[in-house]
Amino acid sequence: MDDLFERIAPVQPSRETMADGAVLLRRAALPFEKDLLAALTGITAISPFRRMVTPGGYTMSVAMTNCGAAGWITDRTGYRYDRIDPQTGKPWPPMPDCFLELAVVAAADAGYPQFRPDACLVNRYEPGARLSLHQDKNERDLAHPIVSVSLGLPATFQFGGLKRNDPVRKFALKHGDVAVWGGPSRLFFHGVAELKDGDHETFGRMRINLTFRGAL
Ligand code: MD3
Ligand code: FE
Repeated sequence: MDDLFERIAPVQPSRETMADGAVLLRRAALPFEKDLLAALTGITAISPFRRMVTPGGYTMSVAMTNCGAAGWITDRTGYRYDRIDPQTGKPWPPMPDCFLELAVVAAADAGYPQFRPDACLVNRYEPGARLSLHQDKNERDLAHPIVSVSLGLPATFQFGGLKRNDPVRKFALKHGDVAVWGGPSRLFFHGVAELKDGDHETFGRMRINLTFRGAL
């Protein structure tokens, strides 16, 4: 029934506070959906999705690539940002204008008008893929927020606190949702539960997440 109404009156974006410094802008990426998909196809033609290995020797279930001046990578020697894609030996593809525009507008909307990302990590979840609870702390300046864009199949996002054992709250992240994490929430533990199977009308059987960072 919801679908029927959406054809008549497109759904409006909305805003929720997830924690101090963390804002969820539901549906904010919907106007960019087709541009984002086309840009993503261009990125993966240069730097394909690959499943990287953690320092502990596990192959991640989430496949990743990057665009922008720097990309996040992991291998047996650790986690880091690098200007070169280790699989191609070349720089990561440039950040598409529609990616940059969405990230800058969302950050400004959430109270971070200075944010200019130099790295975008692209995560691809297929059914069964998950991301265990972790902190993002490989970025040089933790004063920059992180902007995250969810596309395709919905996922359950787990959002804890500063300590690994802090209680976790769950949020459903859906196609078009944009979240901005800064200030006190920037170092909160977070993860993504195992992706359930489904078929999204534009992205098919997958979830794509873009995370925009000030890494360098
Ligand atoms: C909360 N990605 O790539 S994005 C990651 O959906 C990552 O693929 C998840 O966590 C995904 O590192 C979640 C949301 C996110 C990103 C960074 C955060 C939430 C965050 C940093 C601090 C607190
Ligand atoms: Fe993370």
